Amino acid sequence: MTAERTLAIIKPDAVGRNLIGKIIAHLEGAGFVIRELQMTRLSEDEARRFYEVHSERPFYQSLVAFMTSGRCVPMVLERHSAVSALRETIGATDPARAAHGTVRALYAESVERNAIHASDSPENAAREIDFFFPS
Ligand code: 3AN
Repeated sequence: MTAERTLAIIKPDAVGRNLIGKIIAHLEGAGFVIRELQMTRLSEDEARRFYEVHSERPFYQSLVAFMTSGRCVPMVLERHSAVSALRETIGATDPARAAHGTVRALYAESVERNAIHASDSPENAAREIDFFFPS
């Protein structure tokens, strides 16, 4: 089966609670291979650009403030059907609705402080991978 790539970001809430190792172990256990990884602190401009699709949403300002509040860990993950498989592995945006055993059910604090980002389509995965790891 052809491998596909997607982007994940361990968000500042999870980095701040020392959950990087647990989350990476969870992802590797779900069959993902880490192809790229870095630790970075997003500038306000970077966070605004990354979440541009949400710029009209009421939570945009707060999301940008949260994503710039500390370091995060973007990484490129590879697996068959990586985009859909990662969305399933992390669970719903709201941890209260996330399926049992998903990363967000285990580690997220709230709909905003929800531990991890994952690309939601192959097109966005390509854009988001290029954002952090330009070829
Ligand atoms: P997902 O991260 O599951 O793809 P999106 O793309 O709808 O969810 O939202 C992007 C990010 O915006 C979420 N990860 C979360 O941090 C934040 N967010 C989404 N919806 C809300 C909301 N209703 N209130 C606060 N923050 C939100």
